[in-house]
Amino acid sequence: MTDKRVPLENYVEYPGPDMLSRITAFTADLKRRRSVRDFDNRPVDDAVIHAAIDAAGSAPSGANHQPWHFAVIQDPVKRRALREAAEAEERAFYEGKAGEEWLDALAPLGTDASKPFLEHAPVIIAIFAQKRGGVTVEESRKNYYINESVGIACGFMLAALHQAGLVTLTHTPNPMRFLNTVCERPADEKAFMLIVAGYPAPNATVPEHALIKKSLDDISSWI
Ligand code: IYR
Repeated sequence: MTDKRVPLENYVEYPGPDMLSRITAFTADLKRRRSVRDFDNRPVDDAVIHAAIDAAGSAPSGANHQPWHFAVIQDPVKRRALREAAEAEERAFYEGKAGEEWLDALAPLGTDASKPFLEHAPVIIAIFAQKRGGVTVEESRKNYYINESVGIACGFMLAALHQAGLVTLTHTPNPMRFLNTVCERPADEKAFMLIVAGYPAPNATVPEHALIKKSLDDISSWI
């Protein structure tokens, strides 16, 4: 590979006042995003899912290796298998594996081992992190900053789905090895996260606990 350079294209600079109003509006919109567990069964257009993957795939990554794979799980048989395997892991988790401190931290969320959305939410995307790859799919080189890269891609995906007017949930059953089988992914890929999306059920609620946000002072320092 050469280090050939090309001009920066498509950059847009906004006048000062627009800059602030744009970021304020974007932030206000992002702050409306909630993790939702009650989904309506209305379907979501595949084109919306494609666009969300497109957004995620545009994330920055270590050496631009794009060490991710997005498996859209639609087959009802696979969805049922996913739910059953995840709920089995979750039962072990909630029945003791998690430990008291973790269960205590989760108590205000009111979560439990039941994960009906894995079967019934209209969109389930399993995100896999690739240990090896490269800037094209033909390559098999070492990947770098895999968790950072895939984490950013998941953030882009959540923001894109929110922009489309869908609610989202990140779900990380632990361990997630069974996802390789369900999604037919090679052993050197590691299931990183499930992103669940769809319309909220008419009676959807969120835990009050989720609305507590640290202040800017709490989360930043200017030195
Ligand atoms: N994976 C479990 C437990 C869980 C863990 C955390 I950390 C959360 O923020 C929420 C849930 C579950 O999905 O129920």
